[in-house]
Amino acid sequence: MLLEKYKIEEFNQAGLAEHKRRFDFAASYVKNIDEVLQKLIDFQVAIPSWALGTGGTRFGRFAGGGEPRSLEEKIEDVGLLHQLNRSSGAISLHIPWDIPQNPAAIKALAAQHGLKFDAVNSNTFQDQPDQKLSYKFGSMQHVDKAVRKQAVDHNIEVIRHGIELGSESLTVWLSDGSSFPGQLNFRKAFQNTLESLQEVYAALPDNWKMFVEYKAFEPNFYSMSVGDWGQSYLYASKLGEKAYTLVDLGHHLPNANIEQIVSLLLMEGKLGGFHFNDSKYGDDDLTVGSVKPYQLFLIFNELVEGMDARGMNHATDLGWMIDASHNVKDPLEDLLQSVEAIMIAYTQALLVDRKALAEAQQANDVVRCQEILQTAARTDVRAIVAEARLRSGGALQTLQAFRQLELRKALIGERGLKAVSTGL
Ligand SMILES: [Mn+2]
Repeated sequence: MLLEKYKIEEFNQAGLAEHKRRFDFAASYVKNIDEVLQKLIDFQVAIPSWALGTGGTRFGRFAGGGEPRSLEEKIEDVGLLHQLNRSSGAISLHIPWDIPQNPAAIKALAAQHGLKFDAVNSNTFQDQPDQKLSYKFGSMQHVDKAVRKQAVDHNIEVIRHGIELGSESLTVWLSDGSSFPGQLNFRKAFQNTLESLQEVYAALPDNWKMFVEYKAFEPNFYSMSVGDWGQSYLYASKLGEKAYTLVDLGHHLPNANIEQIVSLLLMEGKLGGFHFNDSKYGDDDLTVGSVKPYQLFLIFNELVEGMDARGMNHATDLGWMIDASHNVKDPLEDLLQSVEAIMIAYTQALLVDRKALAEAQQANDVVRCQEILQTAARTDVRAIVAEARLRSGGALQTLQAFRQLELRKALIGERGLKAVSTGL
């Protein structure tokens, strides 16, 4: 479904005077407002194909209606988000849930919506119906070489699909690990995993990156074979310069200092990508910024500082993606909220007075350091984010536009109430 442009313009027209008043006020506090706006316009966050349907828990799933039934419809949904916020210009596919039957046609459809293909994701955490060997006891770590080979071959196939679509990175997240003490020899599991990753790495095209994603626990509850940033960094370092660590916000133990992890990985040139979400206890699927917005700001603060220190392009040098799929919200509304939260935290991080902060740090003025960060974090930047969207043709308020234009109703009309998204 393509939204007629005039509908967004009409929506914006109604709120324009109020927006201008708010923006002028917010901009009066920002020295380099045009530079900030350009950075916001450039910044794009990829949408994962599995976030477009209602997620389930292991207890149940409550589909909401009008969900995309095919890869084509998933692309249309991301296109719709991108029309509204102009910041969702990429889609990240999951193989085998989204195998493109006709890559050329899929590529053309994405281009029509102004979308690129972000990282492709492999799946060795489930058994597929036509699969010969089971991943019940792991994939790349498995004691049986034949299982490891099957996992390697699958990842190479994922790269092949990615090449056809113009993707330039592979994200490997392994559910491998153990649920009981004694189940695994940790060292052998590591070595098997490394050897398998090396085989996949060897199949990467020259211009590709490999992201090694870690997760502290789940589905394995005693050990994970890529359980934290140290292990991921170890694999990425041993693999080579095309391998990087991927940080997923929800994949840490409670209270982990994620901003410090980000800072050090950037320092080492080994931070490759980011998965945004939020969590309170163990679930890594809550909406970005819904529980710990200050932590999100602190992470962006380190990202901006660390990328600037290395002269990196904020928009293109790291992979930005949302990774969340919850079960009680309209998935598209949830994604609009997520992208908004990311843009707000990014903007606030851009407003940090870096020179003053460096001076305060040098002088051990702890109070002033805190004040500088909180001044940025407490600034209401919503009108600045809205102005960036307005300048690139999006809606002043995305969620309100989605509701006012009754887009879910239109999707249900097109796809039916019983349409359930493919994937998890
Ligand atoms: Mn993730």
